[in-house]
Amino acid sequence: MEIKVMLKYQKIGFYFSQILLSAIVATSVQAASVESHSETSENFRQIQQPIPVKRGVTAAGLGLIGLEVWWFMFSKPKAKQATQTKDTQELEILVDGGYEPNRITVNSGQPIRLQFYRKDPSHCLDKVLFPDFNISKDLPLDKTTTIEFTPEKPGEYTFSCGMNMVRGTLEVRG
Ligand SMILES: [Cu+2]
Repeated sequence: MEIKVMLKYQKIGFYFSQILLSAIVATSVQAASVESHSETSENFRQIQQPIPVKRGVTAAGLGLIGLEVWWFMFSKPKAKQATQTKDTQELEILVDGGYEPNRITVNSGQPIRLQFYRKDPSHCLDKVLFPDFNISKDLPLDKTTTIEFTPEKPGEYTFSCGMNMVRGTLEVRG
């Protein structure tokens, strides 16, 4: 599953590269045409794009470069496999604007211990629900709350805040 997630990110990265490439091509083609026009004849000046448009295209290109750099440097997939200890699978989850990691991988038939540390004061995140396991737990602020259960059936299960707005996925492997 982690490979699948990585592939997804790679795919998004690829799309970004495509957009970036077309932006660069558009910018350079425009720059080239502007140059040749001004060199050849004054008559061609009329069809030149106004300067704000050129600047806009350049800015958009630079913005996309920045976005791509950001994407590869700072945006890591938030999937994580629980750490296997002697008889449980443990994982710490930071609750801060969302769940991190927001995708947890565990093995079926083994007890899991999830440690939710809530750093976010927002009321929205003061509860966490695992509806498929009939679990609803309050998450006091600045504290670690432990949730333990044993997922028996492989599959993908959603966990969420009390309003089902902020979500994460528990992947149970067979
Ligand atoms: Cu909420």
